[in-house]
Amino acid sequence: MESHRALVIVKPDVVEKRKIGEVISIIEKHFKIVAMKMVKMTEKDVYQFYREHVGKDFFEKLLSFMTSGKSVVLVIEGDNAIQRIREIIGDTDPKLAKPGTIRNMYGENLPRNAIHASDSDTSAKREISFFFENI
Ligand code: 3AN
Repeated sequence: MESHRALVIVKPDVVEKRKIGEVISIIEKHFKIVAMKMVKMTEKDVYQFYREHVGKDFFEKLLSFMTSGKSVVLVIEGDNAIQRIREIIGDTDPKLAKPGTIRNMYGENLPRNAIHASDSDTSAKREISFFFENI
């Protein structure tokens, strides 16, 4: 297995509920954290970051949620990181996410689903460079 990196966003719902530490401690059990910062995403950021969803029926909700408060963005590293973090976060819809997954435990609904993680090496590269330089 190859070591990979992925971008993770701990979303504004988790920050609002003061559960950042709990969520990051789950992530840190499985991966090395190689970069991390707190950000308030602007509308422009959300349009760029979620560009494949612009125009979809849920985009307006996603836009207002992601700009509603601060997020914590981090870069994780580990063997097979993308496949493993997607398993740990669970289904996009918290109601479908398996027990024990982060979205099952901390997500509420769509779009308030607690966390984002890159879904491919290509998107990981794009997403990491969106938030971080020189890592
Ligand atoms: P994932 O984050 O699991 O890769 P995507 O890329 O399909 O899922 O969706 C991006 C984000 O858009 C989700 N994390 C969620 O917050 C929001 N979202 C996706 N589908 C819906 C929906 N049907 N209604 C509201 N928000 C949604």
